[in-house]
Amino acid sequence: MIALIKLGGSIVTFKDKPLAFNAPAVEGISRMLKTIDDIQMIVVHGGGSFGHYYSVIYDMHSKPAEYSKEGVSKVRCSMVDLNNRIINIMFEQGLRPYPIHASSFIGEGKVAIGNRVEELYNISKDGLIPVTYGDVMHYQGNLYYILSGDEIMSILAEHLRGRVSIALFTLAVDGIYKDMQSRELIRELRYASDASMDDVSMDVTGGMRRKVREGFKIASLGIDVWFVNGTYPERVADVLRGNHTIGTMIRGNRVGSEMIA
Ligand code: IP8
Repeated sequence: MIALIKLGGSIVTFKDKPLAFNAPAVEGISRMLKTIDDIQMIVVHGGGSFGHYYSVIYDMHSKPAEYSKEGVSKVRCSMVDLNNRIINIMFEQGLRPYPIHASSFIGEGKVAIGNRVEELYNISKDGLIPVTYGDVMHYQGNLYYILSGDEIMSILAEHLRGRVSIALFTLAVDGIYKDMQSRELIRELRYASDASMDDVSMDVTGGMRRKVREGFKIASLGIDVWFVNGTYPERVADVLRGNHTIGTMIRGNRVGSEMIA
């Protein structure tokens, strides 16, 4: 069984400050992952104030289009930079990250390239941690699109269904709130409409709405989904050890009809 872990852009970067890497947060989570490295895992990270920053500047979105080449290059290079910083910290903390770009296992139509995902699964069995990330992707011809790390989580879950123990999304808040003002946390999310989806502005892939949507998609595959605050690494550890913690869960097998558009 394998755990799919998303390190949100709001955790690995300071989202309101361009190109600001949050090294202490990545260090905290990496140190904690080291304590449970008998668990097979794949890590996916978001773009935060790296990829999203340039996507906003160059008006690039998840819809395939002919975007500025300078923009495509900037987004791509900033994600390589962010990924490098993350994997360096993981390595320093004793983990063995194996960085891999989404285009090597996701093909046209956002479909998993089966044997490549199997390869990632096998690599993770060896104690290495495949680390991938949302990025700008080539579509066809001169068309490109932004692929969210949240969608990568769903694509991996779909292909590896039956073998995924948990899908965990780390956020910079405690989970999904009923309403943003009172910050009332939903412990178990049953209906997407119960969630408040107000969001930070610098996000071209749909922010919290996208996460909740992917969460329901993954849960419909029979996989428990958790949203926890990544600034408290012990909560991440709790979830990976199968314990309850502060956060929001969507129970595996919530039916597809509860998905949001
Ligand atoms: O932060 C998108 O990934 P996300 C990455 O997981 C880029 O939505 C390049 C904006």
